[in-house]
Amino acid sequence: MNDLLEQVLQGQIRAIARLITQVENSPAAAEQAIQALYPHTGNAHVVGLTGSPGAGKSTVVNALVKTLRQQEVRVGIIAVDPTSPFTGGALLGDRVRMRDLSGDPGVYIRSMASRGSLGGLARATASVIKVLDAAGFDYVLVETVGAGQAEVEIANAAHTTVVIEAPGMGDEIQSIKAGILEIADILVVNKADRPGADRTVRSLKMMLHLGPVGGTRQSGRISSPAAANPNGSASDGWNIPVLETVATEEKGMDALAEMLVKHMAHLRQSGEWLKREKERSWREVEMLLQQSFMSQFQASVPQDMRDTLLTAVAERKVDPYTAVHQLLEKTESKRKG
Ligand SMILES: Nc1nc2c(ncn2[C@@H]2O[C@H](COP(=O)(O)OP(=O)(O)O)[C@@H](O)[C@H]2O)c(=O)[nH]1
Ligand SMILES: [Mg+2]
Repeated sequence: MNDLLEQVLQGQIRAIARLITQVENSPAAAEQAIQALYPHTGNAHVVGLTGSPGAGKSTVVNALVKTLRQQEVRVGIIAVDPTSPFTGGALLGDRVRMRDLSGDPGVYIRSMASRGSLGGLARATASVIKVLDAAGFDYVLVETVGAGQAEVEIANAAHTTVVIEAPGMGDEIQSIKAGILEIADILVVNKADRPGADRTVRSLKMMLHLGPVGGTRQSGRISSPAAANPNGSASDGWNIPVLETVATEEKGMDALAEMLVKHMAHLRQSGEWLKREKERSWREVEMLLQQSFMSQFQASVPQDMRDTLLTAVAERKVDPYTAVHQLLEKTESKRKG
């Protein structure tokens, strides 16, 4: 193992920052780093925090980290903003807000924006989580904007998903539409100092009891209608709590921190922890498998052959199944040398 990785395992912040940059910029570097670090992962509690823009996610993260730091635990933070290809305004605002956390050696903050594909962002985030896990952070908090496939994929990497709402403006309805209630383990109504917070809490509780429109809640996952849960509890026995916070005044953070611990204990006791880890591992391996099949295929079948074949499919001279068989044969013969 090289020096940089050794320093990361010791939790040295500058080494962590350098390795993450390498991991983000080069898939080969990511592979090498993850292979070496993987045996040292599996200890961090990964918490996803998601919700509509402006709900107060960054402010909650900021306040929560202060509370967690009083318990002497180390916290890594990943702020993911897929809408900001060049680390735009939102992240700059986050950085200002989180300024009072910097300088604390028990805290590391990383902003990530998509450079290219959203799938790439999910992949990079998964690697960065592992680096922080191996570096010994007790918690890894991942802030994402709650919409779209990339965020759901990122949320899948979390043990506990916290969905943050704010009163008013039909947020509840929006999150149903976006399907993010379905991934919640803990619901937070932030901005509880604002009028209408009680109503938001009530309607969220009601929705948990009714179950979501067109699907069924199952802690952290969307399940089949057969597993319907009529009493607001996930099928694994976890009662999804609705908490109120005022992040700007750091109110409600003790309760939230406590609930994270409770949820973790629940995951461990119910066997759900291992189940989620297995599901996550399988998705990860599957994703890597797809990628390596694709690159093997691209490396072994020349571009012009692919073009010719696809044109033939478009012109109805070859059907798509036959095209796939031909491409696979070509890949296979190349692989055998
Ligand atoms: N009144 C009130 N404002 C809040 C609270 N939490 C956050 N805000 C404000 O809401 C705005 C958006 O917060 P931010 O954390 O950036 O939201 P994000 O987009 O979800 O990360 C900021 O101006 C915050 O100061 C709260 O508990 N009460
Ligand atoms: Mg934010």
